[in-house]
Amino acid sequence: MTSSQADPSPEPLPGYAHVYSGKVRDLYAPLDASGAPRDDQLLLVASDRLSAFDFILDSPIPDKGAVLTQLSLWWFEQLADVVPNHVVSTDVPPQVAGRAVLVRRLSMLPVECVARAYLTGGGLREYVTDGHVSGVPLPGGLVDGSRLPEPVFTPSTKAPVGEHDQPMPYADVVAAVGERTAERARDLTVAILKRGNEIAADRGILIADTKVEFGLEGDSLVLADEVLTPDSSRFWPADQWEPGHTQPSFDKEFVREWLTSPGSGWDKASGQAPPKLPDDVVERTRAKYVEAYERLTGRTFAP
Ligand code: PZK
Repeated sequence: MTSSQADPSPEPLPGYAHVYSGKVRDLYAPLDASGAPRDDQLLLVASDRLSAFDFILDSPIPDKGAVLTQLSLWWFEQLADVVPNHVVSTDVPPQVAGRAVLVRRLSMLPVECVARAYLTGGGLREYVTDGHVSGVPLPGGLVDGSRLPEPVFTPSTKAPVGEHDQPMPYADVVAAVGERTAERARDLTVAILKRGNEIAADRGILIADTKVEFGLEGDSLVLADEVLTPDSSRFWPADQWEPGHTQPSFDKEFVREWLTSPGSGWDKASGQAPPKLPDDVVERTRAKYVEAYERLTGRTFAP
């Protein structure tokens, strides 16, 4: 869908130059002593913005950026024996404290690395059409929400902001990055999702699928961006898992339910921007992000 919304205007950050903005996060380059942008580091800033039905909503979710940043940092630690990561420091300007990370600037792979442990969304559509997902044959009889025998690597292209990623055949990944790097990115993506689900399983959350980004440092792959957050992954409440229909989203359930209810007065087919969320929907959604963080990490979220 082409966005009809204005680009988010990133906040000015003294000592940093704005580089790029995604839907809900912003990238800055630290300025050196002479005022020039450094070429070896970036500041990754998570906002409180929320997307639903391909719109960035007008209602921010308080602390969402901090919760997701702290969750990513915790996962990087849990995954340290699986893959090195890009984190340099969490010593960041006070305006973005808790929701920004200083990272090493890497040469990013031009691929969204996706792995799926459960079948839904685009993977389900591909399976229904031809019995395969990203070239991997699957058993018959799987339905929306089925657990796959093994996680499958389903890479996609990086689409510009406002467009959807497209499935990318594995052969195209090999052509883009070489066979050695493609194999390593595939194996790491699957290992990250497996480790994520081993940890999340005991804590009432299923991670249906996830998208990670890797960069190269020399010829070693480094995990970049965010990892195993509700923005990069589908989190499902384990106690409600029931294959055969669309699973409720752990974090966006209340938002979707309200936006599609008569009470919102909004029609998602209208192309109109969604209305502001009621305060109780904002508060209950914030509580779900905090709940995901606290359940997974066993820590208390302190804003
Ligand atoms: C990088 N993105 C996606 C994330 C945005 C866009 N360590 C790195 N080195 C070089 N480039 C990137 C990273 C990271 N992470 C990540 N694009 C480039 C992205 C957040 C906000 F606007």
